[in-house]
This record gives sequence, C-alpha cells and structure tokens, in this order.
Amino acid sequence: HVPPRGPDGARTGIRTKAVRVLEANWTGTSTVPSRGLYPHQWSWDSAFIAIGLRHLSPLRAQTELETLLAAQWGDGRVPHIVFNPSVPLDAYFPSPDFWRSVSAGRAAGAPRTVQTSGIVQPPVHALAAWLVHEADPGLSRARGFLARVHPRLAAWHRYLLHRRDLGGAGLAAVVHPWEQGMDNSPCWDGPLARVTPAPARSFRRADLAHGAPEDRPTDLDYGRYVRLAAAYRDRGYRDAPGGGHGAGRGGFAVEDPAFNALLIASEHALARIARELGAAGTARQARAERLTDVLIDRLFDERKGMFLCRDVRSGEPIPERGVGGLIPLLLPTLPREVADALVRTLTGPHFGLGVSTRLVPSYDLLGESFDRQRYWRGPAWFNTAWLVERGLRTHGERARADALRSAVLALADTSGFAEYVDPYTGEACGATGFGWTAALALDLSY
Ligand code: 9YW
Repeated sequence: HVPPRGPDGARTGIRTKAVRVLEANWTGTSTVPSRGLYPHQWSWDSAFIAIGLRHLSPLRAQTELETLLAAQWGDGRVPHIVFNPSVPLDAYFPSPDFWRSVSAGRAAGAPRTVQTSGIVQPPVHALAAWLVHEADPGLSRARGFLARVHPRLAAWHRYLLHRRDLGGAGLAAVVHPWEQGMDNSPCWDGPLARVTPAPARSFRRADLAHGAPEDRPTDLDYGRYVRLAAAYRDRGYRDAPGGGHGAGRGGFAVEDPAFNALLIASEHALARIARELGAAGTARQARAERLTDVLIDRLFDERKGMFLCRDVRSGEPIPERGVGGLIPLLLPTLPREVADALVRTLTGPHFGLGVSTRLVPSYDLLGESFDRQRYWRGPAWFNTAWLVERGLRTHGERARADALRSAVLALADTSGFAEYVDPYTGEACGATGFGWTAALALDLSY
C-alpha cells in the first residue's frame, strides 16, 4: 500500500499521523525519540527529527538543534544524550548519575547547568542545519540561525577530526558502540569480545520495561557497554591517541564508514553554511573531498563491494557487512565505480533491497549473526533508509530512490512509526510512535 500522491503533493494521511507523533514527542524545547523507551534528547535523533520538523515548523526545527548545541562541551563534543531534569532517574539507564558529566567531564568542558552523557553520536547536525535553513531562509536569516550555530558546528567537527583521529589517517574513531548509533551491530562483536563485561548485578536496565527482550541487546552486550562507558568516564572523558580508553587492555576504537560519511556530508553542508554567511567555504569543501578519498583508501573493500569498519586496536578491517558500509553512497564526490558497487551490493543477496527485502536491513542477510528481530542485527531502520534514499538520488538512481521512498512511507504508516521493522515483512519491532521514523517519513512525503 502506497499513500496517494495528489497533484499538489498530498500524502495527507501519513502526514497527519506523522505530525501527531512529532507533537506527542515534543517537550517544548526538543523532541524525545520515544516517550517510554528514550525520554530525553538524543543527538542524532534530534538532527533527523529537525529534518522532518522543518516542514511542520521551521522555528521548532531550529530550536531542536539549538537546544542540543547549547549542551555542547568546551572541547567541542556534542553529547549523545541531553537529560531532561524532570524525568525520573530510573526511567532510562544509564542515567545522569552514571555519566556524572558535570564532575567527571569538568576538564573536557562539560556544561554546568545541564546534565549530559559523555560520549557522542554521528554528526548529522550540520547537514540538518543546512536543510532546516533551506526550508525557510527568511526566518533563518531573521533569527541569525546559521550565524549562531556555525561556530558550534565548526567546533564539533574540529573535535572529531582532531581529538578523535585515533588511527592517525584523518578519520574519526568511535570509542563506544553507542557512539556509532547501531548499538549491537555484529560489526562490534570482534572488538567488544576483548572487553570484560561489568557484572549484570552492578546495573539495572530500564529498556526491558518497554521492549521485548528478543528485540533488544543482551545482558552480556550491556555489561560491555557499561564497562566501556565507565572506563571513559573514569578517565575524565579524555581522548587518548591510539584508542587507549581504559577498560583494561580491552578498550574500543573503531573507524566506521557511516559515522565518517556523515561527518563528510556535514562538512559539505558546513561549506554551504559558510558561503551563505559570506565566507568562501572552499577549504572546507576541499577537505570534504580529501576525506572522501581517505575513506575509500582506508575502508572500501572492493571484493565485498562495500565499506567495512576498521578496528583501530588491531589495525585490521572488520569483515562483517553492516548497513553502515552502504551509507557513504551519500557522498557526492564518490567515484562512479564505487557508487555502482554500493548499489549492486544494496540490491544483491546480502541486503536484497527490492528483491527479498522491503527496507534496507541493518546487517547482512547471509551473515552468521543475522537476526531479523534483534535491533541492529538485521531489522530495517528508517534513518538508514532515508540516508540510502538520499544516496541513490545523489548518484542518479532515481527509480530505486523512488521505490525506497514509497517503501519508507508505506512501512512507517503500517508499522505505527515503529523504531525498526522486520526487513522482509515490515512488521513492527521495538517502540512505536518513534521520533525519527515520523520525521523522516514526513520529509520523504514532500
Ligand atoms: C540508547 C535513541 C537511540 C538511538 C540509537 C539507538 C538507541 C540506545 O536509541 O540507542 O540507549 O542510547 O541504537 O541509534 O539514537 O533513539
């Protein structure tokens, strides 16, 4: 079922429903990903949500990003969660008393008036800021929106490109699976196996009160997430070259293709923002192109026809095929043969888009760890579908982009704006009424 498309672009049914979700999740200054499961502000969720909100209220879309950026740390990092002080501590784990940003993050310049986590998420923000500006340039100029966010976005990118260049090649490394945003992807199984899990009795998961255990990461996964985050906190959230982030000899440092592709796409957006503000933007543009080449040299696997993660600790590529390895399709200066290889992989047996799957699975259909229900180990997510759709359009794959867009709209609607869905059937998994699902469906309805 594809929502009707009227002569004046009326996909009214799904728009009305998407707007209802965005209204229900709005707190007054930002939007929660999910009322039950994720009752605070999340970094990359807010970027995606702003991209949808711009159609509903450009002012609210600007506010969404401004609220997040107001919680930026002195060293430039944008935290992955900004906590809402009126939500009870036990509603989400790990809560502010675990992260202790104000005290443990003092040396890194954590804000004093708001509590945050100390890790980051993918840098979709400059891209979002540019798209939000474009939705209503008059309002944006009148409010000085870009002039105010530009220095913060530039500091954010500086943090990632310098403090997080743990591998020394110019790419940013993530130091926790939560940073990359695909928490329990099989891509992390190898590097995570080195981390001694925190004992299960030392923490209390809040997520299981809202989600079925078979849809969620395991206790063993959580034990490792907790160990890594606590070790990072205990070293004052300092970034050491080589990825020496504690947790014994374990540690975790990975160069991820999606994280870096989003950084590069956001560098392109920052160049446009700089031009709009009267600067040349040429250095930033050149850097985005250079980083695209580095990404290909370092992470593209010709034989697999996609990008792979690289374990900074071992110096080896991680052989798992995750959807993050297709996200670089977003990049405008990708050589034709690389873009073609990605499209072949997307539609081939490992991801099956338009052949066996309805929406891009998060992980290799033929992989040993594939699980169609469990979070980032197989289910299809709407943010990655939105990114792939944009990538297909960027590289002239119009028919495939149109088909993916129709699938996003249909499945967002029938799943009740699910957090993620079974990639074969489109059946809802995880939470419903999910923020970025509603926002990105709204965006694709225009
Ligand atoms: C967590 C909020 C976040 C997303 C992540 C997703 C999940 C779990 O939920 O993270 O507790 O942070 O994996 O991408 O931003 O929607």
